Amino acid sequence: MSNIPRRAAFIAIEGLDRSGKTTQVATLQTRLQAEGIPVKLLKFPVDRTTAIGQMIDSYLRSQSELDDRAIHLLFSANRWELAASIEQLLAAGTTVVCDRYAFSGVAFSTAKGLSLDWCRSPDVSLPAPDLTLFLDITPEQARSRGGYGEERYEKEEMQRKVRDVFHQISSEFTAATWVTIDAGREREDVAEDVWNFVRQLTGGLSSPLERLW
Ligand code: T5A
Ligand code: NA
Repeated sequence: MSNIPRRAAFIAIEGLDRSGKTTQVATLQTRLQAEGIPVKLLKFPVDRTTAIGQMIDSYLRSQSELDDRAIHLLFSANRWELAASIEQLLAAGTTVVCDRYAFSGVAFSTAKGLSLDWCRSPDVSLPAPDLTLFLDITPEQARSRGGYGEERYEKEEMQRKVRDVFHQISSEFTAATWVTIDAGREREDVAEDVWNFVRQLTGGLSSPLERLW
């Protein structure tokens, strides 16, 4: 019998604006709970009511201006605020599902013109997801979902650039750790794909948590 301690899985749901991340994360939570698996949902940017969260929220609503690097570092700091609790939850056997993570940070800031390497650096050594599910959608499909909203990045040209960076990032990962899902389909079909990948990790992992990047 193995005496290696098992821990729960760390799963990130990434994707473009309107790709259905929040919808899928909620469905996944219900499904995990139905299987009796303890789960904690996190959303980045986290809780827009913390001090850093408020600065990010105000920036996204175009109510304040910040240097591109300054806002990038705030998004990263927002993740670092929760890094220790992510580790504790996983060690205690609670599956952690994140609605956006460091890959969004890199994709959006790189799309604005910062270098990919610079964008990665503040997130170096954050807990790495065991599995990232990237919900891919074309700008045309996003438009059919009522279009983008009022926020700063919700413009078609920006979303195209972000999508390109996400595709570039995905090519650096193995098929076991990064999965691209066609999110332009019906909610139920997307949810089925999400579940089929996540269920493979629900028995826990004996490998240590890895670090970005
Ligand atoms: N950001 C974020 C950074 O720049 N750096 C960072 O480090 C981080 C973490 C806010 C912004 O912050 C940027 C990226 C973002 O621009 P956010 O608050 O997470 O990020 O906002 P969004 O992710 O853009 O939230 P959205 O509401 O746009 O998108 P979701 O969560 O992907 O989509 P969801 O589930 O709310 O669905 C959108 C609509 O589509 C419908 C839903 O009912 C809803 O109306 N829908 C579908 N319709 C048809 N078919 C389906 N399969 C559907 N699934 C959902
Ligand atoms: Na949005």
